Amino acid sequence: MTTTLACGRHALDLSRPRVMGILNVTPDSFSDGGRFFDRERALDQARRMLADGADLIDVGGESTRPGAAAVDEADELARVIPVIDELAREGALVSVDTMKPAVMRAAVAAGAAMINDVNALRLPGALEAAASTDAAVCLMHMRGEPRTMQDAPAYGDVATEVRDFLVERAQACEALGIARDRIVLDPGFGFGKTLAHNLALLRALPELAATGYPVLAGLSRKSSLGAITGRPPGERLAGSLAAALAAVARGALIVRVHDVRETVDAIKVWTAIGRDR
Ligand code: 9MG
Repeated sequence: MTTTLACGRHALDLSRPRVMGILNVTPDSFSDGGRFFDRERALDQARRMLADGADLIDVGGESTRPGAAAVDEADELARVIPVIDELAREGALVSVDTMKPAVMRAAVAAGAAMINDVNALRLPGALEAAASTDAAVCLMHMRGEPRTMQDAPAYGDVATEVRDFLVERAQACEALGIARDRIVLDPGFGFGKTLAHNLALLRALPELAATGYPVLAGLSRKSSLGAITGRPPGERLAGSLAAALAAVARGALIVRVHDVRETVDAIKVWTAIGRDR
């Protein structure tokens, strides 16, 4: 199956796995210590990721790490809009990482071509905001909210519950006129999940891919990798590469990562090996 994701003025060919570079424009982002809060430094970091082979850049102004405090709309807009505007002007495919309808609308007006919502467009007005644009939408599963999501999450069958939730959200999007070729699903590794849940979701990724929607996986530097390796966020490159390849091998078509250059190389090698089969 060859899929093209319709993202505003861009069409993202998903006949091979794609890499989304993470750009946190926050003072408290969990794995880079907020180093890219400064606007010019954020833009330089984004340009470096694009030069390293990122296919799209995900710009976020509100940290979603466990326990993170909420950011008000005005602050989030002030952080992300100038960065999105400049990157879009330079021709980049830009995604906005937000839960807020007003930020979605402003980001797309500034040139964002994808809305990445860890809350799967559940805030009042979010579905309508996304539907009023021509951007792609990434619907992520999250149990609870970032502040409390790691407080004893529990599931019956995590893979089935996550898949059913995401398909239901995709259907809600389609009912409001968001075409199927604009929708991406994401199981939300680390968002209200234990290590065992994350591993079960990774193993079951082919079942999510079998829904026919493209799947995005975000495992880069996450605490599950720290739990397995005993390493802090800045030392999780090897674990992140292993996880990205495991996700791609199980059907993920987009991986969301901090370490673009290394991930692009790893996927190139993995793809070259697969071509002989
Ligand atoms: C913003 N953000 C943090 N982790 C993420 C993940 O795993 N997926 C998506 N779509 N967004 C994420």
